[in-house]
Order: sequence, then C-alpha cells, then structure tokens
Amino acid sequence: MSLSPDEKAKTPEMFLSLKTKSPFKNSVGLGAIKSSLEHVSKYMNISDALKLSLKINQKGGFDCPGCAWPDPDDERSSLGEYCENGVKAIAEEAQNKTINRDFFEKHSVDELSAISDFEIGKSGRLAEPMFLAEGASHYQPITWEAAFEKVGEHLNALNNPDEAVFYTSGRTTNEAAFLYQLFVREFGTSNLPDCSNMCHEASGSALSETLGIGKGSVTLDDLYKAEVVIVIGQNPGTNHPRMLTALEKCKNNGGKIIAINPLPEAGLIKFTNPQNPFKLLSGGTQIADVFVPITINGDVAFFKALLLKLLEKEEESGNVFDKAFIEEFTHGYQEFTTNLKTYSFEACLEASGVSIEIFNEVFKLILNNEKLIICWAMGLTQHQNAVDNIREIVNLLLLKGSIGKEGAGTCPVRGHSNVQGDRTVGIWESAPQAFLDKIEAKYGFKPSTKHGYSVIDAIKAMYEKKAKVFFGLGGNFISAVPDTKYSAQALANCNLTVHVSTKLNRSHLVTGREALILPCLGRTEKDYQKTGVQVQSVENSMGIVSSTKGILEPCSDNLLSEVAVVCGIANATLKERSKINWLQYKDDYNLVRDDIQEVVDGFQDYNNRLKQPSGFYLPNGARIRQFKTKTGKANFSINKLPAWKLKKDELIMMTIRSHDQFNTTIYGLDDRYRGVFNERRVIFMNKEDMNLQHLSEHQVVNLKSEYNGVVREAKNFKVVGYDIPKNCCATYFPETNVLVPLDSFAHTAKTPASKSVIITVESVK
Ligand SMILES: Nc1nc2c(c(=O)[nH]1)N[C@H]1C(S)=C(S)[C@@H](COP(=O)(O)OP(=O)(O)OC[C@H]3O[C@@H](n4cnc5c(=O)[nH]c(N)nc54)[C@H](O)[C@@H]3O)O[C@H]1N2
Ligand SMILES: Nc1nc2c(c(=O)[nH]1)N[C@H]1C(S)=C(S)[C@@H](COP(=O)(O)OP(=O)(O)OC[C@H]3O[C@@H](n4cnc5c(=O)[nH]c(N)nc54)[C@H](O)[C@@H]3O)O[C@H]1N2
Ligand SMILES: [Mo]
Repeated sequence: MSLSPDEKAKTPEMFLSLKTKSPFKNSVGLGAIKSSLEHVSKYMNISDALKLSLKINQKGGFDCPGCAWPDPDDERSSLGEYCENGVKAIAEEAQNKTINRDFFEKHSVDELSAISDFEIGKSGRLAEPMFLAEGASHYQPITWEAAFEKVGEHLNALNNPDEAVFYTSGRTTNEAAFLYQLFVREFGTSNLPDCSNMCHEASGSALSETLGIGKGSVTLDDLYKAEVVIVIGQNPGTNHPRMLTALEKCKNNGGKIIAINPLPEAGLIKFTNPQNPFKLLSGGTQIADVFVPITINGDVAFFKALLLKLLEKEEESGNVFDKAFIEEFTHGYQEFTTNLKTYSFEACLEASGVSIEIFNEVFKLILNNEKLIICWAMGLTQHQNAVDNIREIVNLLLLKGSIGKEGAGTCPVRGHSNVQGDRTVGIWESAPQAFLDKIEAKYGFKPSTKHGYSVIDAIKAMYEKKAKVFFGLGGNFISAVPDTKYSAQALANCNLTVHVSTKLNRSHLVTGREALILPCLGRTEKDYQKTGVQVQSVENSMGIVSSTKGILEPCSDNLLSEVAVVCGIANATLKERSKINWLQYKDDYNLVRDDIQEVVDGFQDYNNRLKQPSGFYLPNGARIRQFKTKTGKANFSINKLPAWKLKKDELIMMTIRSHDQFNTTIYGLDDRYRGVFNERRVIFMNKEDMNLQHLSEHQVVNLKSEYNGVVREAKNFKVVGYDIPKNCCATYFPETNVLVPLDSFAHTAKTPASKSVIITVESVK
C-alpha cells in the first residue's frame, strides 16, 4: 500500500528513550570539543577531517557550510576558525558513505519515508542522479543529459512560465545563485522563493523601510567596540557559536551584554572559548550582564516600556536622545513620540512578562550609554508582528543615534552561510526595478516585472494547481515549510519535483507525479572544470564577500557542481531561444563574476578583489548614514502591540533548534545545553503550567493548534519542565511544523509565524 503525501512528509511519531538533566549554564568549552571529535570520528575519515579542520574559514580555505557569522579580518586561529557545530556541518557533508542506485533499488520511497530524519541523513551522500517515474515505488538511475532534458520538457510544456517555482536554500554560492536567477528570469518568471522568506525576510522588510538597506550595518570591529550589545531572540551558543568570541572580546573591552530571551540559553549565560586553553580550565566568561526572561512575542511591549521611560527622562533632562542625529538624519520623530505616549508603561511592562527590577537594570544601561548594537535572529523574525519587532528596535537605535557610527548599529544574524549573498545577486521574488533593468541592458531580454511567489505563495499556488513544476536548488522544502500536511499535498499536485542536493532528505520522498534527485558537490569538495579547480564566493552576515574553495576529492565521480547543473538545465530548456551562451560559464567561473560585476552594485573588479585574503566589504549606506529610503532619511515607525489573547489552557509555542541539528538536518538526538538526551519529541513547559494542567515530567501528550477554524495535530511528545515564562512552551522544528498554519505569517514580509503558534496540550492516557 502506498503512503499518502502527508504520511511521507512527517517524521515518524515514535519515541526513543528520553533522558533529562539540569540544563547547562556554560557553553562550548571541553564538552564542545569532545562532542565534535566524537561526531567526526563516527562519520568521517580522519585524514580528511584533519585537512578540513586546518582550512575551515581560513584565508584561501573554504567557507564553513554552517552559519553566516563572519571571520575576523585580521588574526584567525591557527586551528581553523571552527566551532562544534561547524565541525558537525562539515562531517555531515564530508561523510565517507555514499548512496547510489543499489540503495534506491533496495529501498522504496515508502520504506524511506518510515525512517526518522536523523537516520535519513546518516544514509550517506547522494552519488548519482535518480529519477522517480509516474506511479513507480522506487527511484532509478538516469543520466545527467536525460535529467536535463526531462526538466526542459516539463518547463517547456507549461502554459505559462509562472507555473514553475524555483526555490533556493542559502548555501548556494554567489556564482550558482546569480546564474540560477538569470536562467529563471530568461525562462520568463520571477518565482524565486528562498529560505530567506522563512528566515530574515522580516528583517529585510523592516530595515529597508527604516534604514534603506535590508542588511545589518555593523562590522565585527563595531561589536568589539560597542558599549552595550543586546542579543535578542537568538541562541548563539548553538546557532552561531563563533559570535560568542566576539561578545567575549566586547566584554573584555568593557562592553555590557543584555540577553533578551524566553529561555536562559547556555551560550548567553556563560561561554568557554575552545581556543583559549586558560579559559578552558578557569570555567569561562559570564556573557550576559543582564538576562531578560521575556514572554514569547513580548518584545514590542518590552521595547515600548523602555522607549516610554527614555522619553520621560529625555523630557526631564534633555540629554538622553541624540538630538543632532535625530534632526539631521531622521524622519517622523514627532509622530513617533506622540503615538508612543498613548501607551501605558505599566501595561507594556506587564505584557512583556518582565519584572520591574530586571527592566530597571536594562534601562540604566541604555540610558547611560551611546554606542548600542542590537543582534537578533529568529526569535524576532518568525511572528505575525515580526516587522514591528524589528522596526521597534530600530526606533531605539535612532533615538540614541546608534547607527552609522563606530560600535553601534543593527546586526541581524543570518542563518545559512550564503543566504545574504544569494539575495544580493538576485534570488528575490520581488527584485528592484533597477536590478531588472540592468539584466535587460546586459542580456537583451526583458525580465518579468511581476512579483513572483514567496514560499507561502508558492505552496498555495502548487496546492491550487496554478504551479506545476517545483525546482529546489538545495534545501529541504517539505521539512522547512509550515503546515506540513497542506504543503505535502501542494508538492504532490505538481507534475515534476526536482531537488539539487548533497544529502537524501524528506523532500525527495514527497514528490510530484515524477521526481528527480540531482546530486551535487558540497563546499568541502574540489570543483574540477575545464579551466581547473574553481573558486566560488559567498557573502557573510556583515556584507563581506570572500572566496571559498573545496579541498577534498569529490565523494563520487558522478556529481556536478551547482553551477554546472544550472547551466545544463538552462541550456536544455531554453535552447536556441536563449540570448546567453550558457555552457561557457561552467568551464570558467571567472566569467560569471565578470557578469555579476556589471549587474550588481558593489562588485567592481570582482575577480581581483576576491583574491584579497579576507575578501572585500560591499557598500552599506546605513553604515555611513546614507539612508536610501523613500524619505531619504532614517524613518521612525509606529508599531502596535500584538493583539492575540490566550484562552484558558492555551500556550504560545515557539519552534526552535536543538543543539544537534542544522535546520532540517538532524546531526544527533541530544540537546546537550538544555539537558535533553536521546529524544526530539519533547515540549518544554513552565512547571506551574504543568501543575495547572495536571501534567507530570515526561508525560506523553498530543499537541493541537486551531487557527481560522482549522485544527492541526502533532502526536506523541514528552513534557519536560523547564525555566520558561508562564503560558509559553517550546518544541523542536521540524517535528512541529505540522502545527504552524500556512496563513499565520508576518505582515509585509510573509515569514511564517513559527515562533508564535497557539496550541493546547492533551495528555495521552
Ligand atoms: N548549529 C546550527 N546553526 C545554525 C542553524 C542550525 O539549525 N543549527 N540554523 C541556521 C539558520 S538558517 C538560522 S536562521 C539561524 C537561527 O538561529 P536562532 O534564531 O538562534 O535559532 P532558533 O533555534 O530558531 O532560536 C531562536 C531563539 O529565539 C528565542 N525566541 C523565540 N521566540 C522569541 C520571542 O518571541 N522573543 C525573544 N526575545 N526570543 C525568542 C528562542 O528561545 C531561541 O533562543 O541559525 C543558523 N545556524
Ligand atoms: N517551524 C520552523 N520552521 C522553520 C524554521 C523555524 O525556526 N521553525 N526556520 C526556518 C529557517 S530560518 C530556514 S533558513 C529554513 C531552512 O530551510 P532549507 O534551507 O530548505 O533547509 P535545510 O535544512 O537547511 O536544507 C538541508 C538540505 O540541503 C541540502 N544541502 C546541504 N548542503 C548543500 C549544498 O551545498 N548544495 C545543495 N544543492 N544542497 C545542499 C541537503 O540535501 C540537506 O538535506 O527553515 C525554516 N523553517
Ligand atoms: Mo534561516
């Protein structure tokens, strides 16, 4: 019997054997070194591991395929700029096991669907292109040429280019991403949804509107020089461990750190630098000077409380705000303060869930310092009012003149290692007209000016059969997107689903009528082409473009680079009607960069500047107080408090990452810092809420969310009592994506609201 798309899309709902301990207060240190060594020795061959560890994030080495945190411009550790989770990301990619036709002959799609994401990931690297014919139970091998022709036939059979969806995950390099969007635009659509739509899209929207650039404004050097750094809605100990080194440096220079988070995450509290033997022995640095245990989505309320008190002080003393900055560089101050005064301090503070004592500590630090940096990630961007969250923190920076000066500014901490670069080079469903005009001028075709589908629109279109081909350049769409059941049906409605991937994942199992898996080289591998081993480039979270070059031999002879795949598909699809000689690019990536420099601002002399050991910075208006907004100034904004109200027994749930995963890739089954071992189907709850609902430790529960009349359910979770504010709870992504409604997303940005899902918990007898 064949499984339904919905059944294939979900991780099996069974238990392992949960063990819990007290959560850690300290992060990294010896435990991290031990954990990464264990991981490497299990999955990699040791000489490869050594080679890689010396080259990771080194000048002239390869860019870690983990997060987008920048590398220091000057000194870098001789051990490689690595972290525990970077090592795991590499071990995951540079595995010594491969899977080919024998594996797929042995295992049907249904059989593979019944195993966990953890086991799927451990099956090995994809080694040859595979094809799933209509009605077939097993994938079978296909040649690259036949695969390209198949994609071309399907695309050319559509009534309209807008019936195809071209997704990108943020590991794709600048070169592959630029060519991909160029192909999609020449094919005739702007349907370029990407993982950024589910990630920092809200930051991009809010920052473009207020500061005129959708990226952050600070450099690492600014972080070292800041007087106060606020780390809000972010868990750097797990997701950006190298950021802790920068925070430690800031503290050593006298800076103060405020952490605002519903959870006392280990990295926020204490950090032991693995590259500092003295600190390993002495027990590490206390990171947060003030920890603010905020209620989920209480951030706008907390910032309003803060802004109100600052305004009050400013009106008393006249020396709190940077009036010269406000006068010269901003717009909307009057309207902003008039609106702010309509809120009550007490009501805001209460809505934030923060005590007056902790509030006062934060207030003092903000009042008395002028160089502020705010760092944030998914805790702010994945809410219905995500754009408001970010605009409100910008309001604070503007009042203090904390933008475009040393030691001050915005720091949205990006996720995937090149998600920022992909957007810069044109992966954008609503690219600016100026960019489209440059494409037209250079290539002689007119790109579609219609806004394309973002992730949420794409899912709806596929569900409604308005889109019929899904193409994914990297990523794991079905496990990353919200509303798993609906989204699985959306993919199943397609004529063809295609994934360019390094590893097997659940998206290869939830297919359209026909499906292709196209295996590609990873970051760590040498990319051999006609003109030699190719260099590629990426942009990190702080707008620095640098080169990346693999150093291992490819794990199979039958892999292509992403660039070669894109060229092959473009050539097979567009044939004579193309104005572009597609096949030239794959032989020599310098040609791609020559094109990028003509089309994208800031890339002049790209090939030469890429040879600089630390890469080069892209221009950044906010960094130099040139605000390219509609008003030509930095804009204050007016933001409302979120309107949701919990009914009795309802909880607000955030879906977060454990310490042992990279998004949908599950490295292991532990969440060491939070004291959870060998289980992912857990729900972290406040002990008072557990008592009120008569739930005990490790009790088995089902979770339900009801939104706009639709009930969604996730079965079999174990309750873990945790230090989390009342009425709040947390579960791991992607297991609970089934509960995230597709129509609950951030206004303006359409980021799925996967950090504020209202649920109820039912015990299973
Ligand atoms: N090892 C590893 N590294 C990664 C990733 C990974 O999966 N594993 N993923 C990469 C990607 S793509 C991304 S986008 C980043 C994600 O990096 P993070 O954003 O750090 O990841 P999340 O686990 O989603 O954590 C969100 C944090 O926000 C807090 N939070 C949730 N809701 C709220 C809220 O309403 N207010 C406040 N103030 N805080 C809240 C949570 O408690 C949690 O600490 O990491 C990147 N790096
Ligand atoms: N509920 C909930 N949902 C979320 C989130 C959340 O916090 N909560 N976070 C969201 C966020 S921030 C993001 S960024 C998305 C992530 O969404 P995606 O980017 O789609 O997901 P990943 O898990 O990062 O993709 C992993 C897959 O990428 C492939 N891959 C790895 N390296 C390469 C490579 O070099 N090339 C190619 N072609 N393929 C490669 C592998 O096959 C692997 O299985 O998920 C989002 N979904
Ligand atoms: Mo992300």
